[in-house]
Amino acid sequence: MNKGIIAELLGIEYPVFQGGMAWIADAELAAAVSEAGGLGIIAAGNADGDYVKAQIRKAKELTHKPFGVNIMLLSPFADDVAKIVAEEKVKVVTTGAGNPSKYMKEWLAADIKVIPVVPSVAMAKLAERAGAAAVIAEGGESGGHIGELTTMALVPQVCDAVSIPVVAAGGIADGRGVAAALALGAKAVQLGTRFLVAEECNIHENYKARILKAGDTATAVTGRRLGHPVRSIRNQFTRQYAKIEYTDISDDELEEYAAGSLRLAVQEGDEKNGCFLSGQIAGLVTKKESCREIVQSLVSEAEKIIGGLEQWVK
Ligand code: TUI
Repeated sequence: MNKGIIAELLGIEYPVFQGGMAWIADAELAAAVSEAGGLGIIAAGNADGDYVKAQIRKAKELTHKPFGVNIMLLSPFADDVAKIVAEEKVKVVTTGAGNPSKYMKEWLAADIKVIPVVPSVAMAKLAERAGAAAVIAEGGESGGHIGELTTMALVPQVCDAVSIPVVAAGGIADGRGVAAALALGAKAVQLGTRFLVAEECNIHENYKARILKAGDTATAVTGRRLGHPVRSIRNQFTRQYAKIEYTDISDDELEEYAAGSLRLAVQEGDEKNGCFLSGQIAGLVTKKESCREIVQSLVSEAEKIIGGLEQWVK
Protein backbone atom coordinates (compact mmCIF):
# COMPACT_ATOMS: atom_id res chain seq x y z
CA MET A 1 0.00 0.00 0.00
CA ASN A 2 1.29 3.48 -0.87
CA LYS A 3 1.52 5.41 2.39
CA GLY A 4 2.37 8.72 0.83
CA ILE A 5 5.06 11.24 0.24
CA ILE A 6 7.06 10.85 3.47
CA ALA A 7 7.00 7.06 3.42
CA GLU A 8 8.12 7.14 -0.21
CA LEU A 9 10.84 9.71 0.45
CA LEU A 10 12.32 7.67 3.30
CA GLY A 11 11.55 4.15 2.16
CA ILE A 12 9.33 3.31 5.13
CA GLU A 13 5.87 1.75 5.26
CA TYR A 14 3.91 4.10 7.52
CA PRO A 15 4.27 7.86 8.10
CA VAL A 16 5.02 7.40 11.81
CA PHE A 17 8.27 8.61 13.44
CA GLN A 18 9.47 7.73 16.93
CA GLY A 19 10.91 10.88 18.49
CA GLY A 20 14.66 10.95 19.19
CA MET A 21 14.38 11.18 22.96
CA ALA A 22 17.70 11.96 24.68
CA TRP A 23 19.03 9.15 26.94
CA ILE A 24 16.02 7.04 25.94
CA ALA A 25 15.88 6.29 22.22
CA ASP A 26 18.62 3.70 21.73
CA ALA A 27 19.35 1.29 18.87
CA GLU A 28 16.91 -1.31 20.22
CA LEU A 29 13.94 1.06 20.34
CA ALA A 30 14.77 2.62 16.98
CA ALA A 31 15.25 -0.76 15.28
CA ALA A 32 11.95 -2.06 16.72
CA VAL A 33 10.04 0.94 15.37
CA SER A 34 11.70 0.65 11.95
CA GLU A 35 10.98 -3.10 11.88
CA ALA A 36 7.33 -2.19 12.61
CA GLY A 37 7.27 -0.06 9.47
CA GLY A 38 7.73 3.37 11.04
CA LEU A 39 10.90 5.46 11.30
CA GLY A 40 12.92 4.60 14.41
CA ILE A 41 15.30 7.32 15.53
CA ILE A 42 18.38 6.95 17.73
CA ALA A 43 18.90 9.93 20.04
CA ALA A 44 22.41 11.32 20.26
CA GLY A 45 21.34 13.60 23.12
CA ASN A 46 24.39 14.67 25.08
CA ALA A 47 26.30 11.46 24.28
CA ASP A 48 29.73 11.43 22.65
CA GLY A 49 30.59 10.27 19.14
CA ASP A 50 31.76 6.80 20.18
CA TYR A 51 28.43 6.04 21.85
CA VAL A 52 26.46 7.25 18.85
CA LYS A 53 28.64 5.30 16.39
CA ALA A 54 28.15 2.11 18.43
CA GLN A 55 24.38 2.65 18.51
CA ILE A 56 24.27 3.19 14.73
CA ARG A 57 26.27 -0.01 14.14
CA LYS A 58 23.97 -1.93 16.51
CA ALA A 59 20.83 -0.64 14.76
CA LYS A 60 22.29 -1.73 11.41
CA GLU A 61 22.64 -5.25 12.85
CA LEU A 62 19.09 -5.24 14.22
CA THR A 63 17.31 -3.98 11.10
CA HIS A 64 17.87 -3.55 7.39
CA LYS A 65 15.10 -0.96 7.24
CA PRO A 66 15.83 2.78 7.29
CA PHE A 67 16.32 4.48 10.66
CA GLY A 68 17.34 7.95 11.73
CA VAL A 69 19.60 9.70 14.22
CA ASN A 70 18.50 12.78 16.16
CA ILE A 71 21.18 15.34 16.91
CA MET A 72 20.55 17.57 19.90
CA LEU A 73 22.27 20.77 18.81
CA LEU A 74 22.99 22.02 22.34
CA SER A 75 25.20 18.99 22.93
CA PRO A 76 28.94 19.64 23.39
CA PHE A 77 29.46 16.67 21.02
CA ALA A 78 27.18 17.91 18.21
CA ASP A 79 30.13 18.57 15.84
CA ASP A 80 31.54 15.05 16.33
CA VAL A 81 28.15 13.39 15.97
CA ALA A 82 27.43 15.44 12.84
CA LYS A 83 30.57 13.97 11.24
CA ILE A 84 29.78 10.42 12.35
CA VAL A 85 26.28 10.35 10.83
CA ALA A 86 27.81 11.39 7.50
CA GLU A 87 30.58 8.75 7.73
CA GLU A 88 28.08 6.05 8.69
CA LYS A 89 25.74 7.12 5.86
CA VAL A 90 22.70 7.26 8.13
CA LYS A 91 19.61 7.63 5.92
CA VAL A 92 17.79 10.27 7.96
CA VAL A 93 18.97 12.91 10.42
CA THR A 94 16.59 14.91 12.57
CA THR A 95 17.80 17.82 14.67
CA GLY A 96 16.48 19.47 17.81
CA ALA A 97 17.03 22.49 20.04
CA GLY A 98 18.69 24.73 17.46
CA ASN A 99 19.55 25.69 13.91
CA PRO A 100 21.33 22.92 11.94
CA SER A 101 22.36 25.16 8.99
CA LYS A 102 26.11 24.84 9.55
CA TYR A 103 25.97 21.05 9.09
CA MET A 104 23.60 20.93 6.12
CA LYS A 105 26.19 20.99 3.33
CA GLU A 106 28.10 18.02 4.75
CA TRP A 107 24.92 16.02 5.34
CA LEU A 108 23.44 16.72 1.92
CA ALA A 109 26.76 15.71 0.32
CA ALA A 110 26.47 12.38 2.17
CA ASP A 111 22.97 11.96 0.69
CA ILE A 112 21.29 12.23 4.08
CA LYS A 113 17.66 13.30 4.31
CA VAL A 114 17.70 16.10 6.89
CA ILE A 115 14.51 16.77 8.83
CA PRO A 116 14.92 19.50 11.48
CA VAL A 117 12.49 20.08 14.34
CA VAL A 118 11.19 23.62 13.98
CA PRO A 119 9.29 25.62 16.60
CA SER A 120 8.21 28.44 14.25
CA VAL A 121 7.43 29.40 10.65
CA ALA A 122 10.71 31.37 10.45
CA MET A 123 12.79 28.30 11.37
CA ALA A 124 10.79 26.15 8.93
CA LYS A 125 11.53 28.54 6.06
CA LEU A 126 15.19 28.64 7.02
CA ALA A 127 15.34 24.84 7.03
CA GLU A 128 13.67 24.63 3.63
CA ARG A 129 16.14 27.14 2.14
CA ALA A 130 19.05 25.17 3.60
CA GLY A 131 17.92 21.99 1.82
CA ALA A 132 15.85 20.10 4.41
CA ALA A 133 13.83 17.21 2.97
CA ALA A 134 10.97 17.90 5.40
CA VAL A 135 10.45 19.62 8.76
CA ILE A 136 9.00 18.43 12.03
CA ALA A 137 6.64 21.09 13.43
CA GLU A 138 6.65 20.34 17.15
CA GLY A 139 4.19 22.03 19.47
CA GLY A 140 4.70 22.79 23.15
CA GLU A 141 2.53 19.84 24.21
CA SER A 142 5.65 17.71 23.70
CA GLY A 143 7.88 16.40 26.39
CA GLY A 144 11.45 17.62 26.71
CA HIS A 145 12.71 20.87 25.23
CA ILE A 146 9.77 22.82 23.82
CA GLY A 147 8.95 25.90 21.77
CA GLU A 148 6.24 28.50 22.43
CA LEU A 149 3.47 27.49 20.02
CA THR A 150 0.92 24.71 20.30
CA THR A 151 0.73 21.93 17.71
CA MET A 152 -2.75 23.11 16.65
CA ALA A 153 -1.45 26.61 15.85
CA LEU A 154 2.02 25.69 14.55
CA VAL A 155 1.32 22.85 12.11
CA PRO A 156 -1.10 24.57 9.68
CA GLN A 157 0.98 27.76 9.65
CA VAL A 158 4.16 25.81 8.84
CA CYS A 159 2.27 23.79 6.20
CA ASP A 160 1.24 27.03 4.46
CA ALA A 161 4.73 28.53 4.71
CA VAL A 162 6.85 25.77 3.13
CA SER A 163 6.49 23.43 0.18
CA ILE A 164 8.42 20.52 1.70
CA PRO A 165 6.38 17.94 3.68
CA VAL A 166 5.59 18.67 7.32
CA VAL A 167 5.70 16.12 10.14
CA ALA A 168 3.49 17.02 13.12
CA ALA A 169 4.68 16.40 16.68
CA GLY A 170 3.45 17.29 20.14
CA GLY A 171 0.28 16.01 21.78
CA ILE A 172 -0.18 13.00 19.51
CA ALA A 173 -0.53 9.55 21.08
CA ASP A 174 -3.34 7.74 19.27
CA GLY A 175 -5.14 7.48 15.93
CA ARG A 176 -7.28 10.52 16.70
CA GLY A 177 -4.13 12.62 17.02
CA VAL A 178 -2.76 11.17 13.78
CA ALA A 179 -6.01 11.99 11.94
CA ALA A 180 -6.05 15.51 13.41
CA ALA A 181 -2.43 16.11 12.34
CA LEU A 182 -3.19 15.01 8.78
CA ALA A 183 -6.29 17.24 8.75
CA LEU A 184 -4.01 20.19 9.64
CA GLY A 185 -1.90 19.45 6.57
CA ALA A 186 0.87 17.29 8.01
CA LYS A 187 2.04 14.29 5.95
CA ALA A 188 3.42 12.30 8.88
CA VAL A 189 3.51 12.31 12.68
CA GLN A 190 6.20 11.96 15.33
CA LEU A 191 5.42 10.51 18.75
CA GLY A 192 7.58 10.33 21.84
CA THR A 193 5.50 9.75 24.97
CA ARG A 194 3.59 6.73 23.62
CA PHE A 195 6.88 4.97 22.79
CA LEU A 196 8.20 5.49 26.33
CA VAL A 197 6.16 2.53 27.53
CA ALA A 198 6.95 0.31 24.53
CA GLU A 199 8.22 -3.15 25.47
CA GLU A 200 11.41 -2.41 23.52
CA CYS A 201 12.04 0.89 25.35
CA ASN A 202 14.92 0.40 27.79
CA ILE A 203 14.05 2.90 30.51
CA HIS A 204 13.64 2.24 34.23
CA GLU A 205 10.32 0.63 35.22
CA ASN A 206 9.61 3.57 37.56
CA TYR A 207 9.66 5.87 34.51
CA LYS A 208 7.14 3.67 32.67
CA ALA A 209 4.94 3.55 35.78
CA ARG A 210 5.01 7.36 36.00
CA ILE A 211 3.80 7.68 32.41
CA LEU A 212 1.12 5.00 32.81
CA LYS A 213 -0.40 6.73 35.84
CA ALA A 214 -0.04 10.31 34.55
CA GLY A 215 -3.19 12.35 33.88
CA ASP A 216 -3.80 15.40 31.74
CA THR A 217 -2.24 17.89 34.17
CA ALA A 218 0.70 15.71 35.23
CA THR A 219 3.44 17.75 33.52
CA ALA A 220 5.15 21.06 34.27
CA VAL A 221 7.70 23.22 32.47
CA THR A 222 11.02 24.13 34.05
CA GLY A 223 13.98 26.04 32.62
CA ARG A 224 12.25 29.03 31.01
CA ARG A 225 14.65 31.45 32.71
CA LEU A 226 17.67 29.87 31.00
CA GLY A 227 15.91 29.90 27.62
CA HIS A 228 15.58 26.12 27.42
CA PRO A 229 12.11 25.23 28.67
CA VAL A 230 11.70 21.52 29.37
CA ARG A 231 8.43 19.65 30.00
CA SER A 232 8.46 16.76 32.46
CA ILE A 233 6.26 14.98 35.01
CA ARG A 234 5.64 17.05 38.15
CA ASN A 235 7.62 15.72 41.10
CA GLN A 236 10.02 16.91 43.79
CA PHE A 237 12.56 17.86 41.07
CA THR A 238 10.14 20.16 39.19
CA ARG A 239 8.75 21.65 42.43
CA GLN A 240 12.21 22.43 43.79
CA TYR A 241 13.31 23.85 40.41
CA ALA A 242 10.23 26.11 40.33
CA LYS A 243 11.02 27.29 43.85
CA ILE A 244 14.57 28.39 43.00
CA GLU A 245 14.16 29.39 39.31
CA TYR A 246 13.34 33.06 39.94
CA THR A 247 15.44 33.61 43.07
CA ASP A 248 18.88 35.25 42.99
CA ILE A 249 20.54 31.91 42.18
CA SER A 250 23.06 32.23 39.32
CA ASP A 251 22.48 30.70 35.88
CA ASP A 252 25.39 28.31 36.45
CA GLU A 253 23.98 27.10 39.76
CA LEU A 254 20.53 26.63 38.22
CA GLU A 255 22.05 24.63 35.39
CA GLU A 256 24.03 22.63 37.92
CA TYR A 257 20.82 21.81 39.79
CA ALA A 258 19.27 20.22 36.69
CA ALA A 259 22.46 18.51 35.44
CA GLY A 260 22.15 14.75 35.49
CA SER A 261 18.44 14.76 36.33
CA LEU A 262 17.43 13.07 33.07
CA ARG A 263 19.93 10.25 33.61
CA LEU A 264 18.58 9.80 37.15
CA ALA A 265 15.07 9.34 35.74
CA VAL A 266 15.98 7.04 32.85
CA GLN A 267 18.61 4.83 34.48
CA GLU A 268 17.93 5.00 38.23
CA GLY A 269 14.18 5.62 38.18
CA ASP A 270 14.83 8.25 40.89
CA GLU A 271 11.30 9.51 41.57
CA LYS A 272 12.46 12.47 43.65
CA ASN A 273 15.49 13.89 41.83
CA GLY A 274 14.87 12.59 38.31
CA CYS A 275 13.50 14.63 35.42
CA PHE A 276 10.88 12.40 33.78
CA LEU A 277 10.38 13.99 30.36
CA SER A 278 6.80 13.55 29.16
CA GLY A 279 4.31 15.19 26.84
CA GLN A 280 0.91 16.49 27.94
CA ILE A 281 -0.75 13.52 26.22
CA ALA A 282 0.59 11.00 28.79
CA GLY A 283 -2.97 10.59 30.13
CA LEU A 284 -3.83 8.65 26.95
CA VAL A 285 -0.93 6.25 27.41
CA THR A 286 -2.32 3.48 29.60
CA LYS A 287 -0.79 0.21 28.48
CA LYS A 288 2.53 -1.36 27.62
CA GLU A 289 2.71 -2.66 24.07
CA SER A 290 5.25 -3.64 21.45
CA CYS A 291 6.36 -1.05 18.90
CA ARG A 292 4.58 -3.10 16.26
CA GLU A 293 1.28 -2.91 18.17
CA ILE A 294 1.71 0.84 18.65
CA VAL A 295 2.41 1.56 14.98
CA GLN A 296 -0.39 -0.74 13.79
CA SER A 297 -2.99 0.73 16.12
CA LEU A 298 -2.05 4.32 15.23
CA VAL A 299 -2.50 3.58 11.54
CA SER A 300 -5.68 1.50 11.82
CA GLU A 301 -7.40 3.97 14.20
CA ALA A 302 -6.51 6.90 11.95
CA GLU A 303 -7.77 5.03 8.89
CA LYS A 304 -11.10 4.41 10.61
CA ILE A 305 -11.50 8.13 11.23
CA ILE A 306 -10.31 9.58 7.93
CA GLY A 307 -10.46 6.67 5.50
CA GLY A 308 -7.36 5.32 3.72
CA LEU A 309 -4.25 7.21 4.80
CA GLU A 310 -3.01 7.46 1.20
CA GLN A 311 -5.33 10.24 0.17
CA TRP A 312 -4.13 12.38 3.10
CA VAL A 313 -0.41 11.82 2.88
CA LYS A 314 0.18 11.83 -0.90
O1 TUI B 1 14.95 18.92 21.22
C1 TUI B 1 13.84 18.59 21.55
N1 TUI B 1 13.57 18.01 22.74
C2 TUI B 1 14.51 17.76 23.72
S1 TUI B 1 16.16 18.04 23.63
C3 TUI B 1 16.37 17.51 25.19
S2 TUI B 1 17.93 17.49 25.98
C4 TUI B 1 17.93 19.04 26.72
N2 TUI B 1 18.14 19.09 28.01
C5 TUI B 1 18.19 20.26 28.65
C6 TUI B 1 18.01 21.47 27.98
C7 TUI B 1 17.75 21.43 26.66
C8 TUI B 1 17.72 20.20 26.01
C9 TUI B 1 15.19 17.12 25.71
N3 TUI B 1 14.17 17.26 24.87
N4 TUI B 1 12.80 18.77 20.72
C10 TUI B 1 12.95 19.40 19.46
C11 TUI B 1 12.81 20.85 19.60
N5 TUI B 1 13.58 21.70 18.99
N6 TUI B 1 11.89 21.51 20.31
C12 TUI B 1 12.12 22.83 20.12
C13 TUI B 1 13.20 22.93 19.28
C14 TUI B 1 13.86 24.09 18.75
C15 TUI B 1 14.00 25.25 19.50
C16 TUI B 1 14.68 26.33 18.96
C17 TUI B 1 14.40 24.02 17.48
C18 TUI B 1 15.07 25.10 16.95
C19 TUI B 1 15.20 26.24 17.69
O2 TUI B 1 15.86 27.26 17.11
C20 TUI B 1 16.28 28.33 17.89
C21 TUI B 1 17.31 29.08 17.11
O3 TUI B 1 16.95 30.17 16.66
O4 TUI B 1 18.40 28.54 16.95
